[in-house]
Amino acid sequence: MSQEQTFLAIKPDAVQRGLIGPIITRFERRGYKLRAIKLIVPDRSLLEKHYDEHKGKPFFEKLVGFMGSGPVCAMVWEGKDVVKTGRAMLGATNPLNSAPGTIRGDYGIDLGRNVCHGSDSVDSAKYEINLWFQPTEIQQYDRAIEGWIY
Ligand code: RTP
Ligand code: MG
Repeated sequence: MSQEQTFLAIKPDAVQRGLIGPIITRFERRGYKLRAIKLIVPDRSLLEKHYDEHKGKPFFEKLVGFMGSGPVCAMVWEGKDVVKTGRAMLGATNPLNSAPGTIRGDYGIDLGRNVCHGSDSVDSAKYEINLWFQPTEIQQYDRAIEGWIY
């Protein structure tokens, strides 16, 4: 069983719209463990590193401007295959393809204001967790329910 971690960020649009609770609830109910959480307004330097793969693309400036426009709820979630399942729970980037039942499919219409970010691979999860969190901000704890999830 792979107990991996992913980085999720509830984007400024979803924080403003009161969607922190509903999004966290989906991950809690599925059985994932919350290891870290904070509200942060990311500065340009952080966002340039986070979205390094998109530097130079036509939408880069708009993306960085939006992500820095207000508080983001940054989180680390842990559980079996959480990188892949987390992306599935988010839904597709393009709203035309984000299925109802997914976070983006249920809460978003716009390609830019698309509610939530999730790491797209185990390697990018490691990179993003290290970028957004200090090791001391990540909590290690046991849950009594573990045996009822796995
Ligand atoms: P994210 O990184 O934000 O979780 O989104 P993602 O993996 O689903 O999509 P990605 O390809 O990494 O793109 C990052 C964000 O850039 C915006 N975008 N705009 N053609 C466009 O105008 C375009 N393509 C991407 C989206 O807001 C996407 O979330
Ligand atoms: Mg991405």
